[in-house]
Amino acid sequence: ISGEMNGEEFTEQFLLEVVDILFSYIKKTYDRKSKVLDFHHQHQLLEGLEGFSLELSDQPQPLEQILVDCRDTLKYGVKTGHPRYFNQLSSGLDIIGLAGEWLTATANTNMFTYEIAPVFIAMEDILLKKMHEITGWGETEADGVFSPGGTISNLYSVIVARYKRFPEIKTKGMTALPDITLFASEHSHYSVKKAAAVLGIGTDNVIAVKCDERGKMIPYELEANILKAKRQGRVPLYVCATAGTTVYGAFDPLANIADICKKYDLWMHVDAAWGGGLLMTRKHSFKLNGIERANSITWNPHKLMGVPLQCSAFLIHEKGLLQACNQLRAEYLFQPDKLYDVTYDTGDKTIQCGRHVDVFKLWLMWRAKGTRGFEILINKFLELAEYLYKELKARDNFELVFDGEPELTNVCFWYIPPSLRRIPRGPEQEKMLHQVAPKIKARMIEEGTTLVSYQPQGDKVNFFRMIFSNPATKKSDIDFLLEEIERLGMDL
Ligand code: ABU
Repeated sequence: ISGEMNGEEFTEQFLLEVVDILFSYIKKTYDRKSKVLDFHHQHQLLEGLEGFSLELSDQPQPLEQILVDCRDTLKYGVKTGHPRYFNQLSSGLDIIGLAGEWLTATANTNMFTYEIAPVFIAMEDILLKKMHEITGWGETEADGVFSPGGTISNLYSVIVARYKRFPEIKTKGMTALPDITLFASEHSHYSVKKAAAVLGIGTDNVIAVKCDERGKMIPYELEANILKAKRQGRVPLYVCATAGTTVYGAFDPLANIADICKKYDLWMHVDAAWGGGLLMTRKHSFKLNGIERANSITWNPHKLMGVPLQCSAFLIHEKGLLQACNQLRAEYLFQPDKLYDVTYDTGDKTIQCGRHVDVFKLWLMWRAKGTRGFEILINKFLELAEYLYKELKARDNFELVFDGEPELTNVCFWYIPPSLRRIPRGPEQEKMLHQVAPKIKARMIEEGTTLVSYQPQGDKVNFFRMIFSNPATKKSDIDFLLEEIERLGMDL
């Protein structure tokens, strides 16, 4: 950056150079010849790599150095938009969404009051109404808020369920309540337990309901557990049904669960953080039949809909409950005698004060793609999952964790190296198989060619979990992944 420039030119030049850095990173992200990551351990990063120092100094650094810092930060990070990045449920780099995020950062405002975010508040309202309509609720009667991720949206669901039954919780606290019990499947996301811990309910009071071999909650087991809790003098309060489990991608039988919740007067929450995107497709939305009977829903557009992180909606059917439950009427912020309709001051519905604008990028993507654009995208992810499923069935070196066409984009499988194929199935082979996925993953991270996650689940030893939520991924990338796993694991 030249020393001859005035302040405005200087600023413009700096920002253009930042955009240049970002643009060149975006190009590399989509380039299959580039690596997904260039991994270094924390101590290496802290020691400084090729002059990339993380140290903070008393004296200012020149802008040239700041530009180098920007470039290096991206260089040693992970390209989550790379066509071969499959590690998390949120992946891909949507250009319109990215533009939305840039604009949001430029606006740099806060969602708590209408006076400082009028357009974004209006967009949030429109998005919530659209999502209510898609889930099957009447748009006028519903409510909600965008929150910092699915865990917080699920936390909201427990907060409102508890307040609805026991409004005294707000002023008197847990000592005023009987022993309440929550229910979620053994494949549900850990955030339900987290909510129980945070809210003073206790993780022991979250009952893990048994699932079938596909990872779906068994309704009979749910009912049996509710009855057992009642016999123990406990108060069953809430059921979290999952629409798209994190590992298997399973859909709990929502309609059956809704019947049980109605019978025992329990709050029904649907954690559709991952699977909610299927509501956008006419071909696959039936998998969430019954969601319209839920009291509340978590739906993360930053997963299957490809919105840049983060973007999570908490939807609640009963209007006004969120406000009643959380409002504290801070006078410095939520003055009742403002110029405008203060019901648009959304800040007192939430458990936070400051709230990031997560809605604009989703609104902009919806404008750019239309509902039909999301549908095409998500249908394509399902086709990729089906392709992988068929490939795995056709290849001798791989074994599916459970058989059956994928219902979501999750496909779970083991790679069986030649040495293990000679050992008969049993505890000895299982013990060895448990170590295969972590070893392959370690090599994968070191080589940086692709990234996929693994985990054990119940009595199943470590296996790979593939998911599709990246618009850049093609069938050839799936072939690449399978060949890469074989290449990295054949000597194990
Ligand atoms: N619920 C957070 C997502 C976890 C994952 O990406 O695997």
